[in-house]
Amino acid sequence: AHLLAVCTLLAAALITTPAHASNPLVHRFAADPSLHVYGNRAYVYATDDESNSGTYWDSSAWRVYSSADLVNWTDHGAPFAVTGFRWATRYAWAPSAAQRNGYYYLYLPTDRTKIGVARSTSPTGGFSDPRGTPLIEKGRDANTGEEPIDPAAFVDDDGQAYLYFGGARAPKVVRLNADMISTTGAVQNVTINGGSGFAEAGFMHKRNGVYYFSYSTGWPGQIAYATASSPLGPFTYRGVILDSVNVNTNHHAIAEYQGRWYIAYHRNARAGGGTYKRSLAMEYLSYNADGTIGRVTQTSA
Ligand code: FUB
Repeated sequence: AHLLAVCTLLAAALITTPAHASNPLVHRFAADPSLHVYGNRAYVYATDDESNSGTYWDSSAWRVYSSADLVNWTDHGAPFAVTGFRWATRYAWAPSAAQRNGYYYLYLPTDRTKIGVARSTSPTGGFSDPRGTPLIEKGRDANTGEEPIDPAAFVDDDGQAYLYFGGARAPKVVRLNADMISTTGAVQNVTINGGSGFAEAGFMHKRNGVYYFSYSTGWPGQIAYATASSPLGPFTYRGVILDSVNVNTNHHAIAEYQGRWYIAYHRNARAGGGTYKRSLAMEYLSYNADGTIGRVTQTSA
């Protein structure tokens, strides 16, 4: 009788529990999510931690997942690998993506010193290098900083596109041309007034005319944010969105999907995981009436 009661309770729980996103998003080690909405699906591009040695961030490829309900994710495999760039040798790090001109673009850092771009007519595959050279390269371009990594592409409402990037505590931004595969003008520093400073993993989104630049503050670091009335800043520090996670890197992306805002990030959430074997997670993001962002609670279900 006792067993029957337990079974009945379990069955009732299963039937009445509403579908909800559960963390980790997928059962493969992946990190550095870049969250995008194309048509009626959400896409997450990520560093494929499954492909690294487990002793360094030496992944060899990126990964893409998509979902219509943010609960059930389709694994589309690797849209691109380091070997797709003939000028790159190693370290597939945090990707970014954009859609324009009938194409999908991936902005992909390699070698800790270069950012390349790959292009396709599909968001999930068929990407190739339209340039044959890095889009950004330390030593070739001026003012890239010590570590031109962690790109974040942003297309403003007026059509002007920007590429934010930078690690080693040096946030940068450069204008992208309409072709999305070349830049124009000088690489500029992103100025943030206040707060404890930028470390890496910058991200840009716009809401109600306000430009939100969010970033990790260190190793470990929180995801903090600053706002401006221009995409080029200067930005004013506003606070913390996401506390440190249980690995020493923090990396995120923000997007609106079907009327709600979300933050995607990574943390250690699977058996065998850790610093180099991270897992993707997602939470709701909330805005206060004055446009400030509420602090996110990390959930496991
Ligand atoms: O995945 C490699 C590096 O770890 C990323 O470029 C950083 O943002 C950190 O998440």
